[in-house]
Amino acid sequence: MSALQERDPEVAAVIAAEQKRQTETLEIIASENYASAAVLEATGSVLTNKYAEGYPGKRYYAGNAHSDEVESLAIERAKALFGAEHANVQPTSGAEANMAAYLAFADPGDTFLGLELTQGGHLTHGSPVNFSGRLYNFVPYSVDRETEVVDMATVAELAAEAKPRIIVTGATAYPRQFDFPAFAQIAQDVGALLLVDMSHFAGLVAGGAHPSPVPHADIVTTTTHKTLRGPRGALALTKEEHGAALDKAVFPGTQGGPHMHSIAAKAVAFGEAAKPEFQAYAAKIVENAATLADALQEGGLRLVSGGTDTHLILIDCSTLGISGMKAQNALQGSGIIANKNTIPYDERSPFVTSGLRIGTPALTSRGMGADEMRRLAAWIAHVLKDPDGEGVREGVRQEVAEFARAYPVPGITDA
Ligand code: DSN
Repeated sequence: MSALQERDPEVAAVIAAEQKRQTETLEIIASENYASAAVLEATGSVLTNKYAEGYPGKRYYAGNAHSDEVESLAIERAKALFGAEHANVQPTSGAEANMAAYLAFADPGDTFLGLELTQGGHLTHGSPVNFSGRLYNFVPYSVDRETEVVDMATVAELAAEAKPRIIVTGATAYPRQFDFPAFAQIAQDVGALLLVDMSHFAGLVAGGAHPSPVPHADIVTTTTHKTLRGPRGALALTKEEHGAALDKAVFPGTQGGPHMHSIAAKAVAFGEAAKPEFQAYAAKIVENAATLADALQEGGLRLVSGGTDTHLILIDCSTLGISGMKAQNALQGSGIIANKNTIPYDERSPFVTSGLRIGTPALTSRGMGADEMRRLAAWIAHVLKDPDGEGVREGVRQEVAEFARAYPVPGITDA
């Protein structure tokens, strides 16, 4: 019996149930993944006990020799993995990485450009309900109505007009690659800094399956738990000249004591992502997404922008006459876990939505490939075409549970 089972059977039971849920369902939320047993072990380590305000060699508390060692390891591994000049591994989430970057390089009231939330952007890219939209003057850019892809000529026009201090790119629900050289040129033309939030595709960049924004951007932020498959947390990368400003904005600017257990787990994840197996993994994520997208389209579903060149697919549920919410719930009843999402120019509210966002990072971590993607596409099409059919949902749920159990979940079955 584990210490947790003995001391707190209630919490232990909830965690055991969640473990079962993760094993028996198909996880296709594009931003989720399974951390390895090694990452989980570091996350659950005694480093959680330590206060270490400051940076390696310059701490405000005693007893930090090992915190220094592990943070330096994480920094060096992050720099090597992404070819960056400077890395800060302390941000505890993507939102806080972005907040620190904005604080470092802009003043409240400054103008920014960012992809609008309902078009695939992130809350911290200027949503009026978020600190970003409240403190800064965000001018939103959109995707083209026809192609559903960001049109760089429109971004250039907006930038010339708005003269932003920072141009933000990256997204949470955009299935295509961003044109980093074009964004960098626009930023240079208008005297702005370029910030790329690569949270969604950082693992693809690390594995060489997606162009890197690092040579083009002034600042790159990312979460560490999505395609990168690390612990929950974040990372910010900059050119050397901006390093001191960024560090100061993270601590003491926006955060207190760094989460040393997460930093250790980030170091482990960066080490894992530097291995050749991770390159094969990243390539497989993209290949699986392409196979899944083709199969969904063959099954009669419309995909925003006509497909994907990343890990992420956005299904337009309105052509099936249902909302994203209905699609999400019907799939959940079938053991397939996805999330509703707005699609560009959506007529439904962000709570109901017309879209469904799916992705392949987690299933690829379970070793699935083309055959499994085609099977998944068939289940999705079957359920979405009859979302009220209880028999359909129950039939698929049973098939999915049996199918899912055959694929080991990293961190659970290799623990
Ligand atoms: N919640 C993240 C996502 O799902 O993309 C964004 O913060």
